[in-house]
Amino acid sequence: MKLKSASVLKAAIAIALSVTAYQASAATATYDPSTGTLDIPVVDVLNGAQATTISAKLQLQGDKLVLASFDNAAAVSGKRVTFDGATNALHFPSVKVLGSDTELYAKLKIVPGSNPIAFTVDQLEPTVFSACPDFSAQGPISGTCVLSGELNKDVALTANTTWILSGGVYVGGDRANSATLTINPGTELIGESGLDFLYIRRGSKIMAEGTPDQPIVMTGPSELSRGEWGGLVIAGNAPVNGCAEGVLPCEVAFEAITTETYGGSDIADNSGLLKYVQIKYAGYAVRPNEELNGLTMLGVGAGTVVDFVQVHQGLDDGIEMFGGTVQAKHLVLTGNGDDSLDWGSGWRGKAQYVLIKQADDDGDLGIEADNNPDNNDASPRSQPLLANMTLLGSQGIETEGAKFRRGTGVNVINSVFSGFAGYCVKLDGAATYINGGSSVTALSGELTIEGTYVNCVTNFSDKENTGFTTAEWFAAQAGNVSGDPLLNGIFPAVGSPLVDQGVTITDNFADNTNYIGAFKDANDKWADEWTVTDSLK
Ligand SMILES: [Ca+2]
Ligand SMILES: [Ca+2]
Ligand SMILES: [Ca+2]
Ligand SMILES: [Ca+2]
Repeated sequence: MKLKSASVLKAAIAIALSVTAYQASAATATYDPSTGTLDIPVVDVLNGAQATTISAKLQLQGDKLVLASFDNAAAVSGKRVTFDGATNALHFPSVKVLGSDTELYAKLKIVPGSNPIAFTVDQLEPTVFSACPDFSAQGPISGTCVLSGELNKDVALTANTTWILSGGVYVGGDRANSATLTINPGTELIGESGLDFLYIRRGSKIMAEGTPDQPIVMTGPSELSRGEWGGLVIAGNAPVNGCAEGVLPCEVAFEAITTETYGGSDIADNSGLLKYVQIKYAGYAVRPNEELNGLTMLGVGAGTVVDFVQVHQGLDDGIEMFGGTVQAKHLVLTGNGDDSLDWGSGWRGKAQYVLIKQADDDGDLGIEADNNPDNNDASPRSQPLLANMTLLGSQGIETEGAKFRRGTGVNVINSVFSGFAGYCVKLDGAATYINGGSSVTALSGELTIEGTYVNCVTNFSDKENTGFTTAEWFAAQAGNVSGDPLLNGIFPAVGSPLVDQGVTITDNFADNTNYIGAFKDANDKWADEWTVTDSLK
């Protein structure tokens, strides 16, 4: 339910007051209806990967809650109120209403330009389950609701309910009957088989906005093995390749679900937001070599926000990009069964702060990268910018770091490849080398690696090389080193050459870091708390 005014807010509280018979949990804020004061002992104010902690009081004035006072406060662990500066949203895991047993989840949004800062109420929901909303069906046990078919109106999935995906759950029609699916912090979605998946169609949006203490979780029923459910698929209107020459805009059928189409001409297309999201135990082979991945992004555009997303123990790839321009930060890809990051069909997006960690029991490449298998020179050509990656291989199985093939371009900056049983980096296929340049003294700029450490059993490999070898290409560019990066787990150890190193990054999306790898040092905690327990060890 979306609430816009104080009268509606009060009505909602009155309705919520009637909800009884539940176990009250510790409130994170208290609302006094007699004074209109909302008292918040702890607010984490997020600024990218950084957080500061304050206490605050909000005062109801008309239809808004106005910031009346705030002060510094000590950081706490556990459930807490979070303000996300990137989305201007203030999330309350629970607000206790004085004089009652009521606790409510609340989401407030800043009034743009307000001074003093004022908020409107975006959501107010009981923290306990009462009944399944009309867009869902009652699940097998109380507190569970089943989603199926196509959602054609804006709905919110709340944390008071466990949401069960039954079959393909589609948000919107294809560029028709479009809808926005909002998913609240701490909400859990469960698929029960490989054909249970969530699919956001072109023109629709997913707004999955978790918080560090309350990530959104998409998982399987037993959380024991890869492939317990399908995964998350997002389709957008950004450019892709794979059409016949001259067909613009290019639109392509998804290999795994061939009735679905993706791609278009909108570089800045916006499919919504994924923030503090875990996708685990997903993946399904619909046919051999045509799979649902943990997160599949089909022609997703640069207007989409992807930040703090983990794909853990997927059956196929962690994230697979089919073209598009989507840009992401803070990705954690752990224990995936095929490639951790896979792209093709002309992906021209970006990613920074990427941790890839392979398991000992399964896995293929850290990165498997194509332009297009049928036409290695298809346009637009894949050429993502990848900065501050840490790729950790396994000695348990024959895994490799990155294979750049089938004409792909790439710009790798300030990254580290370590511990792969096979090679760290391979260039593969004549079209890939030719796109990269005629020789290492005449590189095109479309296939580059800089400020990067490699430390594998075999650092480099080649296939059908022309003009240069991967080793020559690596050695010819700035700041690259073959040697021990001195890692301690995922972090640089004391004395590591990764700290205070790297080349300058000049980009409007990627930060200019002065270090190599996903983490600045052992105190860089961006992957703490919201990720799957023990998955980084
Ligand atoms: Ca795949
Ligand atoms: Ca793959
Ligand atoms: Ca593979
Ligand atoms: Ca692939």
